[in-house]
Amino acid sequence: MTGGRDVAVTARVGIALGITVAVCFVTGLLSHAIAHPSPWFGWPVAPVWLYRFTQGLHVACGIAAIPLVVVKLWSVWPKLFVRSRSRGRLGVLVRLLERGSILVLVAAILFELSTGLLNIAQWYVFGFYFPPVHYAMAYVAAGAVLVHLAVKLPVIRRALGESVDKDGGAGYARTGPSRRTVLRGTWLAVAVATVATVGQTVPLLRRVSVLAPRSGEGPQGVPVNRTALAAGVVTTASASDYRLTVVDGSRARTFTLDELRAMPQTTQHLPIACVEGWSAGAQWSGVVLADLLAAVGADTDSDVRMVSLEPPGPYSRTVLPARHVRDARTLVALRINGETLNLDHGYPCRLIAASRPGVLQTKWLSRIEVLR
Ligand SMILES: Nc1nc2c(c(=O)[nH]1)N[C@H]1C(S)=C(S)[C@@H](COP(=O)(O)O)O[C@H]1N2
Ligand SMILES: [Mo]
Repeated sequence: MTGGRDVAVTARVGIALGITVAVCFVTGLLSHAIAHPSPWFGWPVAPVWLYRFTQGLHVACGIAAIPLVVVKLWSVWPKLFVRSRSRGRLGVLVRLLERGSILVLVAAILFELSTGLLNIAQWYVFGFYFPPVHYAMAYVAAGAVLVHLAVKLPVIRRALGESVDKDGGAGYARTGPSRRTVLRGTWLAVAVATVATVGQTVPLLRRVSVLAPRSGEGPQGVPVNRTALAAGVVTTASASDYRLTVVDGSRARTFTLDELRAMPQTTQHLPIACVEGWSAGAQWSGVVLADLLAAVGADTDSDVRMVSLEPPGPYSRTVLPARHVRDARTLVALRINGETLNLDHGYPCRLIAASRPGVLQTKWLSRIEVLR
């Protein structure tokens, strides 16, 4: 086989795919580690855009990997069905192992990319809770990539030595597009897929990112994932007898909205950075969490639990590590971009902290508990 459908192309596209998969794996592990705190992992509070960057990269690389997977599969497709020439039991066994590992590799990567894509499109057609399954399968995909790399190393080295401008060499009749054409088309497809979506986190590209699932629409210039209606908090969040309760052991104090507004107000520019890859910066104003804790006599040495008015569910309560509790940028926000928080952004008040996944920026706060 000569032309674009050969190892010289497969190896080059494979390297690009390997890089995107590696970036997805590492950034995905980070995201998982932040959501599941452990004593040996601490996520920094600065720079404030860190999670916006790592998770934006996670989703951007996942999207870039889609055309790469398609081209790589296309380039090896005929070979997958070539009848085995191996003789003897050992030969057959080795061949079975090789084919089996490719099957696992392709299945795991396609699974990760498709579930990730469906998740950012918020089209939950899969019948399982996304995070743990996507997380577990990442290890299968990463392991399969390593095995595949190890097995194919000699072929890859040889293929990379071949020029992409010489298709097969003298005496070969070229079939299909040239190597150069296929590669150029591939890089172009990656660029188009990236530019068409990355505006959901890169403000400069908002206008050209026509396929971005989220890019700045939503009340007060910030997208909303779960509305107050969907969370079932419309009545409780707009009730006139709303109170925020702050608890530290046996000490507790409740605050009315007016009391919160009467406390010193601080403004911070911080992003909401969703695990789905979209992010948006906003100007948040409200009470510094540490000040609120000080008002009940609590220090900032412990983790703090944020409890929402939302009925119990995966997003209704989160734990804020002490590092973030201490950070003077961590706010119980009452306002966004100069206006009272929209009900969908967490009115009467919500948590906003630096460099933190959106899913942990609890909206519609009802209770703050110091954990000891
Ligand atoms: N109580 C509660 N807080 C929540 C959520 C939720 O469903 N319930 N969604 C989270 C998610 S996934 C994100 S990305 C941010 C989005 O905040 P925004 O709607 O103000 O943009 O809120 C977070 N806070
Ligand atoms: Mo989110």
